[in-house]
Amino acid sequence: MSVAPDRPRQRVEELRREIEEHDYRYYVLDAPVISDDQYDRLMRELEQLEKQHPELVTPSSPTQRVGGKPREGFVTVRHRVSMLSLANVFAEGELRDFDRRVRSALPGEAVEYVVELKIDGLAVSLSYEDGWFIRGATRGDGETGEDISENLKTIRSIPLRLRRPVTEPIPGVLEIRGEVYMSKEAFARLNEIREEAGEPLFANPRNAAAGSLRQLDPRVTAGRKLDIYVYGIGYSEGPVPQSHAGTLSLLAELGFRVNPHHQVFDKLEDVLAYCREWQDRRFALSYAVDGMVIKVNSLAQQERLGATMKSPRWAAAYKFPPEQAVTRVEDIIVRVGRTGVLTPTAVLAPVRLAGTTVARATLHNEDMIREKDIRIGDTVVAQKAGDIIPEVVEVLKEKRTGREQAWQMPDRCPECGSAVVREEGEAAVRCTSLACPARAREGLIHFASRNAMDITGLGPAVVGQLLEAGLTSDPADLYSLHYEDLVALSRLGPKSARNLLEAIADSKKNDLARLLFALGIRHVGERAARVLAKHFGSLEKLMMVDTAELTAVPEIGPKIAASVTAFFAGEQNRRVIEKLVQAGVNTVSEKEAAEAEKLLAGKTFVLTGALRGFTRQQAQELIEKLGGRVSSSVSRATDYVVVGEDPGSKYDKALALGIAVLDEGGFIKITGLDTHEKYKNYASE
Ligand code: 0OX
Repeated sequence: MSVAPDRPRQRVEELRREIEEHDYRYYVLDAPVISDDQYDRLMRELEQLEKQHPELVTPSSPTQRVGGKPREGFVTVRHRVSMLSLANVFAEGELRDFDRRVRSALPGEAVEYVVELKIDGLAVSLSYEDGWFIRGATRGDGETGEDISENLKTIRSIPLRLRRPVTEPIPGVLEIRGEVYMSKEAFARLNEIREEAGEPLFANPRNAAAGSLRQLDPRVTAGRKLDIYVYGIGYSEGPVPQSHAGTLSLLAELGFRVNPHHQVFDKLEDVLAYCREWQDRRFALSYAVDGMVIKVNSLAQQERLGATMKSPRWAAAYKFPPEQAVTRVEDIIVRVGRTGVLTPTAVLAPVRLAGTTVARATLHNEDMIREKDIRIGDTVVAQKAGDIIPEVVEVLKEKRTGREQAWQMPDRCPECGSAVVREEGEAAVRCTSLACPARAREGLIHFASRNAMDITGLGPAVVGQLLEAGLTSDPADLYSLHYEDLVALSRLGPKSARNLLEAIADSKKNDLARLLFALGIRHVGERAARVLAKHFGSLEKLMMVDTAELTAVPEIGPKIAASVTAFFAGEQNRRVIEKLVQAGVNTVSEKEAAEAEKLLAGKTFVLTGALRGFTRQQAQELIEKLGGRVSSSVSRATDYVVVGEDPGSKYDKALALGIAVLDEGGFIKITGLDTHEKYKNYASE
């Protein structure tokens, strides 16, 4: 049975506009106005409608941000205007030379410069037609790049439809230029996960961003927390502003994320002062900045200055000196992480680096130490990878005295003395003991951390004391702690002890997704934990499924599946879970259940004709259980008319008013019953 054509189309458009507006407020302005739950509800309604009306799905719908299947390779695309690179200058003197060249090419004219941050990421081009995102590409060789549209669509701050500025119409074809980057925090987290998994690390956030954009599977990119700052118009069929500062304002009006730190100057001295100011200020930013970009503000002047083969004459990149320092390796120690990975760490003579004093540098793994031939006592160059994680760049071998000592990975765990193993194909060496105290400590710290069970007040110091006092050996022990136990610890006063107990008790109510992440199952990050919680609904169910059932879940690959089943097969793990259940820790995905109930929240239904699978009473109860309402007459306020056999005049009225009509199959779909096993055959009849 067909559905009145205009209502769903209208609602789909309305929902898309609303979702786009909330994406803009959340991802671009960083100022959301609705809760995540309210947002999810809009998204689910849109998904549902698109499922019922596949002809309404468009590539620019907010539901299509992560949809694509893995590809074989990337297609090459030609940029309408070549993407030039910036000429680098490394010292103030060279910037003065740049200014002199500009002014002598524009004799007698006043010159203004826009100075902006140089984001350390990857240049991309975004193409729009009539305001719709149609393609995105890497810079490539400047003339042609690779089509990475599907990956770029996963970045929520990239508008799939442009906002219309009040003043000007959106020109037919528009090519926008910007820099895709990964925040320092996301980079550090990604490398942490890779290190634990024994996978190769990214050297800096730029490489991490590049690696993420080059993924053939957009779902991997979607998990990588990329973002973008947009800084220019490469090509436009319509009028463009007369200044670069005007372009930045227009880009912001069109809905793009534009970096707020830019300023217009007319004197070179002020340009230099602004660059100097950011040389140190940049360390306080959440993303890596490797210099400043100085651009002539007037587009007419830019045009007259033109470009060389490689770069425009109207712009320069003032690169900050790399933050490196020479220091000495005083010792090499080994840290044991949550999953038992042994990480060698250099103890350095303290040195100032990128805004902080550094006394430790990660050496990653034994291969890295061998490759760089790092020895205890060596004089080394240290730097922060992406301004954040200190690492040893190279050994100054000419400074060796002969007293340096070579280092070897211990063959026993430094924390518990158990044997260590290095699995084939992995760079990581692991402690083999599940009972290793370091693993217990790191595991507890992780269990309590903000994105896991979020137990405020339970940081590394208190965890250390709890373990030392023999009060906890696994996370479940936290739930049997008493006030007397806690006040006896030297770090806790009566008030902190009470607060901590309250925080522990509160954490019992957490959703299953948090618990799953907190358990520290290898390869199960926050995203996988949410997917598993949503799909299986309870820990009990998840513990019963096999790897085949797990890999059938979207986004769950064989590595995660194998790790999950191995985790739940472990006797010790099962014991801890049993204790958690006994303590009253929530093991179901309440939030999902509650949300599912509200599937039809606010929707008004009218029933007409006889349904085959439900009595009138049953259908009404089902609608009400899902948050909807049943009315006896059709009006403009009706959302759906459900039509069975021999419908009455209500059906005609629905058609006349253009209200969505559902047959029995459509009704089963909208109530979500089609995903229930016992209705599956019925629904596909
Ligand atoms: C950046 C950045 C890069 C101007 C001519 C070629 C590049 N990494 O933040 N490039 C440009 O500008 C164009 N601006 C930037 N801010």
